[in-house]
Amino acid sequence: MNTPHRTLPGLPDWGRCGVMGIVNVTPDSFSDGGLWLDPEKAVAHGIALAAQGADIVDVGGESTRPGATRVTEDEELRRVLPVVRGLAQAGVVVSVDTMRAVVAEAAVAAGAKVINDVSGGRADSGMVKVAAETGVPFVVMHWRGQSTEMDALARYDEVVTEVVGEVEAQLEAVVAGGVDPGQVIVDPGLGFAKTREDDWALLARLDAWARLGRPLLVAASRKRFLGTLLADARTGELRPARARDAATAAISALAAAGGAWAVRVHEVTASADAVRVEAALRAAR
Ligand code: PMM
Repeated sequence: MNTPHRTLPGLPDWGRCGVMGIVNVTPDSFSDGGLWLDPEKAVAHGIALAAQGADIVDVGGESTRPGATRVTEDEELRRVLPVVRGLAQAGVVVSVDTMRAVVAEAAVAAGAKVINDVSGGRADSGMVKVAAETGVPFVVMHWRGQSTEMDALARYDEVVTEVVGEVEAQLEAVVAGGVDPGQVIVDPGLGFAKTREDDWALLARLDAWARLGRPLLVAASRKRFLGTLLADARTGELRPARARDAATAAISALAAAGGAWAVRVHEVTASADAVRVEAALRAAR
């Protein structure tokens, strides 16, 4: 089992795997697109997720689902900032899910405590500087390219070794750019330039991340590989995204047992329970 570093600047140690709830302020995210475009609704949803047990609420204004095209910086700022501000004012720990330095910087100024960049600083050359200057925890996810091209980039000989190795190289790059290694969270990037088999292989080997010595974030929630696993036995139709939450909670328990620092989920209640079950089992050993 991993023995992850659990202390990150500005965040408490929850003494168990944490839960990051998701608020996508987008019209086109794969499972909740369009639901939280209105800032008031988005803030209310984030507050509800915190009440259900989310330790952090992750606010994003740009869909990264396979094939998604990018939104403009202005539009992303317009979507994200009022929600970050509203949640921070309500006392919720907020992370901002963005690949843009300007958005990350403005979100931190508005109260965000974590920068969650699915490109790990690769999509925007200004991001590493913002992470270094703000000093907030910074998610470095495994990423090979933008959503329009990522499915074609899912080519590996040894997926676990290559993904961990590529994140390690990016970790070194962001540290060279001034980021404190103690603020970095790593993430395998399930579904990003990954086949379903790659996603399972990565989940099966969470122990492979221990050598990086950094907290591990696992974001499996409602992803395509679960839709395939749970496909209708008769018709072969994929299980719809919003009917993948029980499987997501099962992964939350298993990821917690595998040493994950936190899980990122759309539906919080079941995963909040799952990580508490895992912590109770660990404490009873
Ligand atoms: N996946 C999505 C968005 N943001 N952030 C991190 N750190 N890791 C992920 O795997 C990740 C992410 C895509 O899922 P969504 O559209 O449902 O938010």
